[in-house]
Formats: sequence, C-alpha cells, structure tokens
Amino acid sequence: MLVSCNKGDDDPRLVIITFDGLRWQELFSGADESLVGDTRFVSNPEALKAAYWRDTPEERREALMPFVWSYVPQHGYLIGNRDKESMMTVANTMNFSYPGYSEMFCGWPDDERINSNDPNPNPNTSVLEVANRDPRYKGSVMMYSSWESIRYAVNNERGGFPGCVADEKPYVNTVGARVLYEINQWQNGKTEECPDYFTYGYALETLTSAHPKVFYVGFGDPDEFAHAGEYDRYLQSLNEGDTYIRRIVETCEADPFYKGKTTYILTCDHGRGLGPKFTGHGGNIRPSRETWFIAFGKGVPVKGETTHNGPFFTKQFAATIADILGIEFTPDNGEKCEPFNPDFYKEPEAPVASASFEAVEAKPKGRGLRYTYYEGDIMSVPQMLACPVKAQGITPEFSTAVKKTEDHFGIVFEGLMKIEKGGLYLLSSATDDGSIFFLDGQKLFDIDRDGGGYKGAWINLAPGYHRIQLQYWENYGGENIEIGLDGEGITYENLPASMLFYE
Ligand SMILES: [Ca+2]
Ligand SMILES: [Ca+2]
Ligand SMILES: [Zn+2]
Repeated sequence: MLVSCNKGDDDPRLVIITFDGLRWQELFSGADESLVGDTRFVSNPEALKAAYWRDTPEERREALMPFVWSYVPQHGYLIGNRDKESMMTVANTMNFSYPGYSEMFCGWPDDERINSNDPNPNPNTSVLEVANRDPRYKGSVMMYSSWESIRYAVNNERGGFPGCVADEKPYVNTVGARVLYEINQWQNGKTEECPDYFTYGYALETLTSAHPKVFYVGFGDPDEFAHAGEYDRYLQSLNEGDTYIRRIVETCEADPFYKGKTTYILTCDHGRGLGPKFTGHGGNIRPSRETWFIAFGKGVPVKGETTHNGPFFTKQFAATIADILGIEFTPDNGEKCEPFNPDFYKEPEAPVASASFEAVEAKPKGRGLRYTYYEGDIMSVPQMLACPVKAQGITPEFSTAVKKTEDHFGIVFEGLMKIEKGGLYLLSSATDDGSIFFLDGQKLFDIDRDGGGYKGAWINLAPGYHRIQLQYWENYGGENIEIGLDGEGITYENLPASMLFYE
C-alpha cells in the first residue's frame, strides 16, 4: 500500500511541514544522553533534564514532542528510527539544506548543479509547480518558510504560486499577518531567516483565511540553534515545533474545508553529526544524510512507528506529494520514484571488494604519522603543495590539532596503517575542506574541492602494514578529518593511534 488511497479522490487537501536539520535521534528517542548534561552546549543542565530527560527513549520523546507521539501513531505512520532498523537517507551527497529541499520537492539529487545554499532559482521543476498547473489546484498552492532559500528551491515564482519567507511582506492580508509582519520588522529587520514563531503565525493566518488546498510550511529554528551550539534551545525548538504541528492540525480539523479531507506529511532536509558534532552537517559528516518521514490523516495507513523497513530516500517525497494529489510528476532526470510505502523492505546487498591490497615492506620507527604543515590561501591540493612549509613533525593521528591558525592551512600526513586481521573493509575519508587520500601508492579518494565531502570503498586488506598518505587543506569555517575503517569486527570513525606508525 502506498502512502495514500487518494487516487480517485478529486478534491484532496495536503499540508506539508518540514523542519530544517531536525535529527531522527531526537524525534524517536528524545533528548540525547551525551548532550543533555554537557555544559558546552547547555546553559542549565538541571532545568533541561527536568523538562526532557526520562528513563526510556519512549518517555523522552513523549516529553519532547507530546503531540506527535500521542496523535501520529493513531492516525498514520513514522519512518526513520534507525535504532529499529527503519532506514531513510537523502540521495544527495551534500547533506545540507538547499540540496535537501531540492531533492524532496524536485524528486532527485542534482549534485552537479545543486551544491550551494544561495537563494537562486532552482533549474529543476518542483512538484509544487506541477500541482499549480493542474486546474484542480491552480491558485490553491501556497507556502511560508522561515528561510528564504526554500522559496527558490521550490520555484514559487516560476510556478506562479505565493511564497513568503523571512522578512518579506505576507501575501495574506489579515490583521494577524500584518501584526506579525510589523513585529518581525521591528525585531529583526532585513534577514535571510525569521524565527519560527512568525512562520507558524503566518501558516495559521493562511490556512484560516485563504484555504489553500496544498499548503507548505517550512520551519528552521532547529538548524539555527544546533549550528549555534545551543542544544537546550535546539530541544526547545523541537518542543515548540510539536505545538506548531498540533495547532495546525487542530485548526484544519476544526474547519469544514479541511476536516477529514486532509493528508499531513512531514520531513527534514538533512540530519546532523553525532555527539558534540550535532552542531554540524554536510558531505563530510556521514550521519547527517540520515532523515525521517511522517504521514497521517486522510488516506494514510495507520501503522504507527514502523520498523525493519527501507531503505527510503528523501527524493520519494515529491512522488508522495504527486500520489496524494493524483497528479503526474516525473523528475527532470526522467527517473520516477515510488511514493513512500511503509511496508517496503529490501535486503541490503552484501558488499563486494573493488580492489585488493597486499601488505608493503616497511620499517616502522614509532607510533604516529609524519606531517608537513602549510599556510596560504589554499583551494586545492596542488595549490597547497606550492605553499611554504611552516612546520613538520610527528602527530599521533589524523586531526587538525597541529594547525597554527583557524583557517587557510594545509597538512600532508604520511605513515603506515597496521592491519591485524586481513579481510574485507570499508575504508573511508571524510574531510572539510578538500583532500586526496592514497593507499599503498594508489590514489583512492579524491575530494579535492571546497567544502570537502565523503568517499568510501570496500577493499580487501592483507594483514601487515599499508602505506597511507592524506593531502588535506582547509579554506575557512569548520574543519574536520576522519579516515574511517569498518569490517572484520572493528568500527572506527577515525583510525586510532594504535594502528598508525611512521617510517
Ligand atoms: Ca577553520
Ligand atoms: Ca572549512
Ligand atoms: Zn544547517
């Protein structure tokens, strides 16, 4: 069964709600044990624990998002709890916002062209544009979002449907909307993003006064507070978001225009890093590709929290919208996706090694890696290697700890990786910014670009020493190096010092 049984229903209503960077971890398990008491990210741990800490994940999530957990299981389903083997990810490799919204509304990961958060029109066709061309929905597709770039990702201008964001004047002319706009101007002036309580207010004003058949509201506070390193305010924004959902549903279900005719779907554009890395997301932060999906209301099968299903992809969101509205939608890459079906399950394919590496002759002198440190305005590995060498030495593991400045530097690491047990491994490199990784003299991972990213490969490694080199550079902002190894009973996000030697 698909998400909906609306095929043949000529007059459906759809409410779409997104939350920027809201992790599945909090949605399904509530407050994170590793963060809720960490004073680097929480100003008053006792107060935060009193509000959201409970003994079990079920109690914690109910404390954090009481409406979602009291209402959705009786009226629909949720997918994406990886602790219960429900797997959903973005199909794009960027793991940040604009590519996430483009994927969910345009139905495919256009990594070549969609690799920036800038507020530029999307070259791809969104499913909301297609809906607004259909006579049943023309003039009845509307949106509000806290962040301005979402309006561009869904192409409301080209699609000819009203969209309002951040500091823009609202298109509904009610007293409530005018007051919200005034307060936002006084408080925030010209901004790229407004606090979610404004967007929430605009959403209710629009639903009650304009009665769109297809309404999209995009919230952004969770991502803002997480980037700011404020886990307490991040949790608070989820709790407020739960109230926004509740009020939207209560408002619709009290209105004859929507009552009993409305399907509600919710998702996020990307996940976040783990532990202290919850502040970030992006191609080099692997867990930030993990997402979730919620559907309830008209035509949605009541399955509650679903388990052991997937893998699902964020790109199926557009197909799901088309299915609910009964419109034809083919993404611009020509590849149609299936709508979400909580009963879908596909056995993961067993990994196959793409290459085999014999051990090398080596004479290790000690623990650690040799490093060469550069400084300069670096945007590629060749540029880094042409910069002056500022320092050299031995460092215990792959990290940016040897840096002498926050930005604009490069590090070349060289050494040996000792493999105890031969076999099949997933070796990976995740860096911010760019890097090239060599194994036994062979170039294995090239992510030599601003922003960096992630690459991995299943390979056979013989027991013994393997020669490794990482040529890494940092432009500006955050920086990160993770050389991961997974297989034969070990899982390392970053190779431990005990495996690393220099010659
Ligand atoms: Ca930096
Ligand atoms: Ca950076
Ligand atoms: Zn973000």
